[in-house]
Amino acid sequence: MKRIIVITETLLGLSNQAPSAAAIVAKNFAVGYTKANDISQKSFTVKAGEKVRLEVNPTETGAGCMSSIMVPGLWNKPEPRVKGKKIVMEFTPQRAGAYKITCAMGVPRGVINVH
Ligand SMILES: [Cu+2]
Repeated sequence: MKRIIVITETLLGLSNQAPSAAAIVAKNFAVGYTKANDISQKSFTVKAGEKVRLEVNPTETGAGCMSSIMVPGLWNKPEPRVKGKKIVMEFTPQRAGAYKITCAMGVPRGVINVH
């Protein structure tokens, strides 16, 4: 975990600043979204205590059950999927487990595995 944080700091040019673990994203995922295929990556693996950034870039606007995305337990606010409108969810999982990626109604469409 320390090694990843150091690399991230170097990339951001922050290496001469005081390390601030809470501000550093350890895992950064950027996925697409279409109506036909839903999110382009459906399974994610992260570590407890590491800050995660999950970015969703919808190229189509979702409808009905596909119109929102959330991660109950990690990101509890349903985010609307609107064409061209980037969704950014940042969270730091504290406990191991399999957290479902769902719509606002709770229908599962992916999973974040926290180890
Ligand atoms: Cu739904």
